[in-house]
Amino acid sequence: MGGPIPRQRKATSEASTRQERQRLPDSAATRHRRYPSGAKRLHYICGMSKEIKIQNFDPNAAGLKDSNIYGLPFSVEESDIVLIPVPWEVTVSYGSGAAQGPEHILEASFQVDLFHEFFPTLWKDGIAMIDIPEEMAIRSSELRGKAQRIIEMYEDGIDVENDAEAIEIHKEINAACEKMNQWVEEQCTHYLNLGKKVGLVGGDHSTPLGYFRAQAKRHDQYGILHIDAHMDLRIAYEGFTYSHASVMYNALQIPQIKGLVQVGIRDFCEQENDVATGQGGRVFVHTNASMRRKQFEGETWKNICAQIVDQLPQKVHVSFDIDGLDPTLCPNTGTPVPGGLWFDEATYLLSMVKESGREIIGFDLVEVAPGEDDWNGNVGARLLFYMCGLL
Ligand SMILES: [Mn+2]
Repeated sequence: MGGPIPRQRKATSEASTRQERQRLPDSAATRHRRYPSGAKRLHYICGMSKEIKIQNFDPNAAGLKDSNIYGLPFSVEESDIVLIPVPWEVTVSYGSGAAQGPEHILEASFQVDLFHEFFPTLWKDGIAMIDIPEEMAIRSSELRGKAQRIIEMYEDGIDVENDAEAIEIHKEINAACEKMNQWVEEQCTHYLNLGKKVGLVGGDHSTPLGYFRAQAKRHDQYGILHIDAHMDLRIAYEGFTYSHASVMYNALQIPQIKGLVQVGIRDFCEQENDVATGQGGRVFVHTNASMRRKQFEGETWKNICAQIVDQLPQKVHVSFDIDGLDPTLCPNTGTPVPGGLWFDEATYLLSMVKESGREIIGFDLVEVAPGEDDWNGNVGARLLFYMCGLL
């Protein structure tokens, strides 16, 4: 079979810093889709078995044209880990952009080195993202305009609940969101049934509800580790049943979800606090302020993580809203709040869940939105890789 197939040199070696890379004339998208002389080789590699692909793949270089996320050469069928992109952000209430999260993370993923110190052989398992459903992105954008109209009506003090136009828009949006939920549930169920490990990439935080439902069909009971600046426990925020701000309220309607453990919370309303405390010990909230206070007074992050992990049942789905991190790590996310976890605090916590012997049955990563450069996607792609490593 000959030696390893040379892959295109990384953009990082052409320009060593992010700022320098930005000055390159071609965008991240064209950069990773360009390749030097590999057309025949690519054709060749596409016809190979997974084993042969692993043997011929050079993980030290960047990805070839048409390779999948992280520049990996595996098809969805060959990959153990399948990522479901959900380009949806109809009900976002503040900044937009999360619908482009999957594309942005995909583009930035080519910058991630495959040799992770904790997961050195992860790439060989295969990670692939299915095609981004373009019609969904178009529909999201259409409906977002209508949702914006509703939000403005609220701001203008209009009696939205009795306004004929608003009632129609609410109906249309709630139905479209339910359709999106069904699509997510079907996709997740399909790949789980094939024995794949599944990660969902949003989109805003409304997107994983269908995945929670798919998990409930497979597991009698499980818990959600929810990392977020927000509780997302609002009851139908702004009249939208499936608002991004309501996703955990909707999750609590799923009886198989035995525990919801929220971490990094620092922006919530009284109604959400009431929902959390009214669940009879089913919801645990670790506000950012309370965790930091413990740390300031000498408690270690290790101890705090142990307390968080103890509250989780054996099977855990991780729902990670990027705004749970410090906003310097996600400056363009829709609803940033000062404070939050550092990258290594978050990944350490996730590792502690795994090392406790609990099973991570899936995850979603949501609310990553692009800015002028690839920084948001860069952080998102690295966090995504880490979570793939824990599956
Ligand atoms: Mn959220």
